[in-house]
Amino acid sequence: MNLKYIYCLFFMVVLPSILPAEDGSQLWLRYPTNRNNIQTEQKATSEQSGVTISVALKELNLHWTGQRVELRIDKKLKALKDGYEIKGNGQLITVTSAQEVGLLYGAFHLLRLQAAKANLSDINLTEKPSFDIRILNHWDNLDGTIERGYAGYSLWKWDELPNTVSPRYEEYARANASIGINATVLNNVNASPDILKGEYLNKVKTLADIFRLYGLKVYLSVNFSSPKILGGTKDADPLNPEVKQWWANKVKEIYKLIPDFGGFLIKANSEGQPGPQDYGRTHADGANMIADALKPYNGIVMWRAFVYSPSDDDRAKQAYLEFVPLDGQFHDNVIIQIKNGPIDFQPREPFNPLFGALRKTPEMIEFQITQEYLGFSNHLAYLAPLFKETLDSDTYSDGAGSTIAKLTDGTLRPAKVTAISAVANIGEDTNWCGHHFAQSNWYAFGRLAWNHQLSSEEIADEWIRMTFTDDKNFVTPVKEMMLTSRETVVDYMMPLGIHHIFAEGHHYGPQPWLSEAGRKDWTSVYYHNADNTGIGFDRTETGSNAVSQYFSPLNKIYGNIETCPENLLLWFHHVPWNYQMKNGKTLWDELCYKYDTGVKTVREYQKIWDQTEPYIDTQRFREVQSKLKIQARDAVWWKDACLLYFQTFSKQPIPYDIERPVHELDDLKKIKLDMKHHN
Ligand code: BDP
Repeated sequence: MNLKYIYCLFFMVVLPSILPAEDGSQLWLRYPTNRNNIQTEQKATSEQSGVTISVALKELNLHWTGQRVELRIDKKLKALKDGYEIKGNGQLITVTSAQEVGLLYGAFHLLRLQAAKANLSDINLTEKPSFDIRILNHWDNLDGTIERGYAGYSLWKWDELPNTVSPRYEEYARANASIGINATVLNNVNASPDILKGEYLNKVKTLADIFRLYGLKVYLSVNFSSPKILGGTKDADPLNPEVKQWWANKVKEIYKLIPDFGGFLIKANSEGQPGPQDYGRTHADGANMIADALKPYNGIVMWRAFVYSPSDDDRAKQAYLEFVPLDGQFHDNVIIQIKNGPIDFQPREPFNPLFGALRKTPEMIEFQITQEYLGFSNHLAYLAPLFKETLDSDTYSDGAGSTIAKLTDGTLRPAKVTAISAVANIGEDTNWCGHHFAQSNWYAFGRLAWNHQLSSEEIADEWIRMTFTDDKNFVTPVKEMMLTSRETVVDYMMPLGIHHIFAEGHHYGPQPWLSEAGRKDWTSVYYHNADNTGIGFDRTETGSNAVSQYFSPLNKIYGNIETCPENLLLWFHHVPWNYQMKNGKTLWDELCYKYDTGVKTVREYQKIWDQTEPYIDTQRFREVQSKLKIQARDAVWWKDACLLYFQTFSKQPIPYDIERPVHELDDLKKIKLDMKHHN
């Protein structure tokens, strides 16, 4: 054997097999591993025992390199819920919690600090989660596809369950536990009734049994017509005793299999889904009937407020109009789950005016981690700033300082349970989320659900160091890129409050010219209203008056073109092309510069990324590099499509210091047709 051959063997075969693959499969959990096969000294111990304590001990014994750790259950810390205390005296660190899972969270906290190279000599901290239920919503279908999923097929292999158990189920639970996520809805809100068949419930049980080790509770989305479809009841009328009985029996069957089952998520009378209104009943009648079935087992109903009936009223107003009159009618194990904005997970929306408007009904937020409207898993968009923007929004419902965070975390409206949710971006792709940076959004949601006071920057910092490297030559520029990335998407897609001008159906590229669809409020022209006089949706008193749904002084602030924040200007106002913006530019020019800034910033991201090559592994470097190329091309596509189209109304030149369009508008219109064809 010659030397060359041996080298080759070492670098191509031996080395890759001893080094963990850098394919993103490890997420942010790239801890060092204690390789001593014979552990002379246990790194972590506990006098108590339990399955989740064992998991916590295993994590520490495998990955913790610091001083000895003792895990303790102490019921006196009950007020911390599943939070914990960590104290150190130089020799010993104790993690104490009233709940087993709190010890697991504490263990992951230590590992996070280890990754950040924190000084732990006299560590002393107390953590209490911001929300009780921190839940992912999977929009996974039983046939393995995922609605709005961009990371491959579903992780849940329904055909193989319950006999074959993928190792990824446990990895998934572990990843969630590492960031404090303690609940998951397994299936799409557009729910197949089949999920409630005995056959599927057995499969769900298998997942629940694995997830339980990591403190992750299972919930299901259910179809309101289930009793009729599965049980043969005459209808699904919530006041029909036969229907009530069917739900009671079904719930009993579920709890027999899964004693700690969480409850149901329900999309009813929304986008064609069945619901109580089919029988002349209200959302409260529907939610209460199902909540009553869950009540004996402490289960809850998360009832979605994402409704817009086929009326002529501004779509942005409809959830409020539907739900405010029902305030006070919901039973106490119902929470109303409200999307962050009043339309639909746009790159930027004002907050949903329903927050704070329900005074006697618990409310929870629904974010979307999967990037349905932010470039799928092709665009780098770090969403913590979007999540924070909503959580920190002041609704003024109970005077100044009534932020959405405080309205939903129990501070302003004491609630039996508090919750926060987000639509997951997880699929069976090796790197889980399709884009390495999309992992940061799963991470950020978990961290904010645990502690909504964390800043976007702190979270990005943690995530980068754990996921890539703590070399500051990497961390500093990459963090800057992440922190600006959501705003950059807004700039090249829909700046200044423009919204929902996406291509029909798939929502990937631009289609501002879309003027015909199944409903008026599925077209783009409905939202941007561009004409020869200007652009934007008049939601002031002279228009749809959606501003009236906001508490004072926001209704005035948003309603007045002079005081409306410019990043929401075209959301609330129809504005003349030559309107003078705060920086002195006309609206048309400002729009052009915004799109251009978006494109230029993505170009900058490419430069930043290319310079990171020496600091990380080749595989992830190249994969992100190639995604950024797509993003750069798409940004130009968005800019050209929107500016060339809006220019047909503004009839003004694109300022001459801006890069010229490289597409013909007519060609861009054809791209959309091709994509639609493939969709
Ligand atoms: C929209 C999605 C659609 C979902 C719906 C929902 O386009 O696929 O079913 O929201 O949240 O954003 O119910």
